Amino acid sequence: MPKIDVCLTPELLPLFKLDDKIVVVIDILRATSCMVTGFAHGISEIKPVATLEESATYGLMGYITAAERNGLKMEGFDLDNSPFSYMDPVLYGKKICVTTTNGTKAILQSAHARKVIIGSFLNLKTVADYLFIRGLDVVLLCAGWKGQVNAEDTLFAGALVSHLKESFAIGNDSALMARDLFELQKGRKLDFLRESSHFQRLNRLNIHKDIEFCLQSSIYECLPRLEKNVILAH
Ligand code: 3SL
Repeated sequence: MPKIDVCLTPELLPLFKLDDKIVVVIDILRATSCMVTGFAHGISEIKPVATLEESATYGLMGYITAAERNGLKMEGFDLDNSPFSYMDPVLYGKKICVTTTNGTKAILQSAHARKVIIGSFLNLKTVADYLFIRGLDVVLLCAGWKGQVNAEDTLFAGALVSHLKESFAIGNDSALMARDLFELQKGRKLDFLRESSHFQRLNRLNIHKDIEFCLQSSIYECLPRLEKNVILAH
């Protein structure tokens, strides 16, 4: 039976061997939710980069640029980090270069894995079905916040572990804890997250509707994946 591990923060990633595993990168609020939304609305490619400077360079090469730090859009870039911005019809068929505080870093850190998939509640069923069909060992990488564990990414990791519990062995205690957290809180995700650090951070910035949007389950069927450092979904 394949096994499923949860890595609660990228700080712990050096403890995992990734070259023979599928990694699902998770940044529920909001990077991976934005990416899934963007592909569901027809964007063609996402180039994840670590720095604002790199993103600006891609802008000069014709990419739409999205840049977020500490929840805020960075001046001089085209897009913020809201899933609603990724629905804009003007983005249809376009390539976007994205840099965010945690999500894009986590993607870049796992690029040496056998396969890297972008996960969110929005494409939960598609990700779970893909992992089931592939039947390989999996690491669920939570992007967290600046090295700290966060509740929303752990909750989604738990949702995947829970969905796959008949066909995957639990690989580590983080997977066990995430699964039980999800099973306990799945009927009240929003209420559970109300006290969490990033919920409160986004609330202070008056970003409310993104949170509710990102907690919807399986509204999109796309499966973004990293191919040679670029994210594609077709
Ligand atoms: O850290 C990230 O990658 C972002 O998703 C954070 S925020 O939701 O835009 O604040």
